[in-house]
This record gives sequence, structure tokens and C-alpha cells, in this order.
Amino acid sequence: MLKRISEQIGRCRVFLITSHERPDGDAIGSELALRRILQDLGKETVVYNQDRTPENYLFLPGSDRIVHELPPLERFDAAFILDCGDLDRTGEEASRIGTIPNLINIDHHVSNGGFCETRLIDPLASSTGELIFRLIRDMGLAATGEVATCLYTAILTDTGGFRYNNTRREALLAAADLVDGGADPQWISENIYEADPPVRIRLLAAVLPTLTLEEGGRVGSLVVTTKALADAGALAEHTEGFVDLPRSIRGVEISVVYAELPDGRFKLSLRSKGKVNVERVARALGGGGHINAAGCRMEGELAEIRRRVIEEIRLAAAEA
Ligand SMILES: [Mn+2]
Repeated sequence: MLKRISEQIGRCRVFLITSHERPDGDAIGSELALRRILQDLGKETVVYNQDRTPENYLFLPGSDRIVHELPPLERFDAAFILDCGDLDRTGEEASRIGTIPNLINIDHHVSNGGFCETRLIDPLASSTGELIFRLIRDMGLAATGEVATCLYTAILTDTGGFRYNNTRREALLAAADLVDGGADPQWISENIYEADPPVRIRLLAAVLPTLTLEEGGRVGSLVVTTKALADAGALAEHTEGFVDLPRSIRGVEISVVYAELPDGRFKLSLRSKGKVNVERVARALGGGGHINAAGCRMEGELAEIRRRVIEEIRLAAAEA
């Protein structure tokens, strides 16, 4: 598959690079690394994301040139869809993006059904960034400088700072090579994890009282209402990482954040310490993701949503 992708890169000239809505460190790091590589090969590229870049990723080189409006599509020979298990994950413009002639999907979601022919999918990879690293290596190119910074960010963030059980040997070896290539772990971590705006901590203070432990302390959850966001003057992106808090409690195996969306639905983020497959839970509820990190969107009353989630967690726990 790597060969097929490098052939496509050789054959095509103008590339759209995109990823999922509400992009994270893996999405943005992978996009910007790939753009740098393609540009160095003399290709024309546009990076498009439906949603804007969270502030803590604005330090990534090239992030200021990501566009949020899909340019005219006639000029593109190919499109890279990164970190998406499904074309729909790119957002409202998914069907238009789908009309670009050569679609190339690079992804590590277990739930990826293979929506286009040219693809590199490995659910064992820590991140899409790790797969881009593999591709770059296979093409005989070096992952140095800006590319190293972007890919290190992708791997770091998708492994939860090298803590989740997707932190395998390959991820650590890739990270080591990226440090050799110029990625600065301290500087990158500081930009991502130690650069919160005060409003995020104020929002957290408002959200922490919602902490609930269920199932004998094995499931921990937080609720973020749109009112809490508005009261704190915070944005949805400021909830990024909240899901790691219940998970940090001894005995909690699964953590859930129920974040209310402006349309009244709830966006659920699920994390597992590894025993219970939360991808199974999310999939049963219409979403997807990874064994340790998954998500979905649900409609209805919060109490009813919570009941259904616990029900699915019980089923998944019974299989673990
Ligand atoms: Mn990812």
C-alpha cells in the first residue's frame, strides 16, 4: 500500500489535505507534515479543515495557512483524507471532497471500513502521524525539521503523552527518530500541555462538581453543558483533555465526558485504561474510534443517554 501511495504522489500535482472536524494534534500534525513533504517534492497543496485549529496547536509550523473554506475543487488531482475512519468525518463538505479524483486515506481507526481504494490503514499504529512517518521513510525521505516537530506532536498527543496502551515500540522508535530529526520534546509539550488560557481552568472548576462515579467506581464521568461553557466564556475546544481527569482516579477504568452541543445533542468522549473496549461502546451508540479512545454523538435526555452508555459499558466489560 505504501508503494501505491508514493506512486499517486508521483503522478499527481495538486493535493488537498484534510482531516476530521474538531481536528486534534494527530490530525493537524499529520496534515502539516505531509504538506511540507509534498511541497518539498514540488507539489501544490492546500490544507483544509472544517473547524479551526485549537490555540495550543498554532505553534505548529504552517498552521497559519490552513484554510476553513473548501477551495474550488477542479484544480485538485488528489486528496489525502487523514485520521478519518470514514469520509463523513471530514464534516459538511464530505460529499464534495469525495468527488476529487484520487482519494488517499491514511488512518489508524479500528472502525475504518476502507472507504477508498488507495489507503494505508493500521489500527495498531499509535497515530496517523506514525503512519505518515512510515510513508516518508518508505519514500526514502527524511523526517526532519518542521516535519519532525509536526509528527512528534501527532504521536505525542494520540498516545496521551506516551501513556495510552497504543504507546508501542514503533511509536517510541518513531518519536526517537523525530527527536534526532530536530523535534524538541520539552518545547512541544510546553506548547500543547502548558499553555492553557485561564478560561480553560475556570471552565474545569465549573465542570468538576459534575464528577460522577458509577459501577462501583469503575466508570467516572463529567458533564459539560453549553451553559457552563457560556458562563465561563469558554469554547468547546477548551474541554479537550477533560476526559483524562476521571481516568486519573484509582480504580476508574473508563471515563466519559458528556459535552452538550449547541443543537442540544451530546458529544461523548470515552477513554479506557485498556481492559474494556470503548470503541465497541461508541460503535453501538453510532460512533467509533479506538479500543482506548472513542466517541459518538447522541440525542435525547442526558439521564437516558447515561443509562444507555452504562448499559453498553456493561456489555463491553462482560467481554473484556
Ligand atoms: Mn489519530
